[in-house]
Amino acid sequence: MDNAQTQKVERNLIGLSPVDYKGKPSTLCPGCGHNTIANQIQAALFELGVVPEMVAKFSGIGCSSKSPNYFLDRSFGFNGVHGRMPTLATGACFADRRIKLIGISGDGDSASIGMGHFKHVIRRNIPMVYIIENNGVYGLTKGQFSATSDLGLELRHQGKNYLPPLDLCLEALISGAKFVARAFAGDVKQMRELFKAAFVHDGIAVIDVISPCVTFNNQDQAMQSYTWGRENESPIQDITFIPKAQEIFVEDFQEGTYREVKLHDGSILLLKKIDRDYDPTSKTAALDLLTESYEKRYLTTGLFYIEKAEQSIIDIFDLGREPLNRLPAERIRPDLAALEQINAALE
Ligand SMILES: Cc1ncc(C[n+]2csc(CCOP(=O)(O)OP(=O)(O)O)c2C)c(N)n1
Ligand code: SF4
Ligand SMILES: [Mg+2]
Repeated sequence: MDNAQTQKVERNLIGLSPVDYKGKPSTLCPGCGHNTIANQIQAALFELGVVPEMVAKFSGIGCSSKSPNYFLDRSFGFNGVHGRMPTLATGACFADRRIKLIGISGDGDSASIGMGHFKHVIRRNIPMVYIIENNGVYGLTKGQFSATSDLGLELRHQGKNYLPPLDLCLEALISGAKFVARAFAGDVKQMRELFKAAFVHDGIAVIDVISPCVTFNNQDQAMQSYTWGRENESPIQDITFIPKAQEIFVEDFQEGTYREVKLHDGSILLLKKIDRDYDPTSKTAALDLLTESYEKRYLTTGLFYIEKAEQSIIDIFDLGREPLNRLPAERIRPDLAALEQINAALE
């Protein structure tokens, strides 16, 4: 037996291996944070045992928006125009409610040209995971300042940024998102656990991932750089995702230092307190924390807010269990008598 035959391939709950979650080889710069994010999406979905063919990936334009190519080759995907990823995902949600939707965007794609769409997809609570790969620049077009660039940031070819940044977690919260988190591409374990929780959340889950652009915005003093992130990241919790099938067992479990959050499908998020008492089910606490970190310029990461939504768009529009894209023409076209009735009503 050769080496390859003796090596045991890791399998998940549905018998797939990590290779089944891979995408095409990345064409992004080596070291780009977006590559790490793509890898952790693969890892999270492998660990959850998600069927790749039941996932659809959407994106707009940017280096970040290229990254759906680099994970889940077996899933559906649509790369649309700049800032319009939410619209595509909304259409897909109505067409087939069984498919899990992942939207990948950039800070330019979401906070500049797509800001209106970002807000409205949240307001509509489209059930999807919305990941922003936030590097504080327009990477694809050679590093111009974006709406999340740090105030006072100086870049070699751009000069100084005189405008204050937007905080996409704050924007998501005030737009009504019921799952809001921030991760840092240099902290992969936390990111992966957040992805898993976002995936089972019922409704839109927004994760702003600080994802360094090693080519255009990686000076040590830049807030979205690896160095700054590593030195200044301040996670609020140590997060562990426990799938519903798995019994809860935590070593050294100490009453009071953990907070359990039950997710929609029965899974549990175990949040180990790090440096402050924090209640992720309080929107006021989330607004206070994010405002403080914005004003004091520190990088807070973790799950800021989670709440069970009363209704997703599927309930509001009372979408039947049968996906609309599976209905034959004779069931979606009104017959002649119905058409005549409609016309008569309009006379
Ligand atoms: C309508 C339109 N306007 C402008 C552009 C040019 N453009 C392409 S990508 C981009 C910004 C991408 O920045 P971001 O979303 O932050 O992605 P990154 O490359 O940083 O990952 C811009 C302005 C475009 N493609 N389409
Ligand atoms: S230019 Fe920046 S964002 Fe684009 S691939 Fe390179 S490192 Fe990543
Ligand atoms: Mg960017």
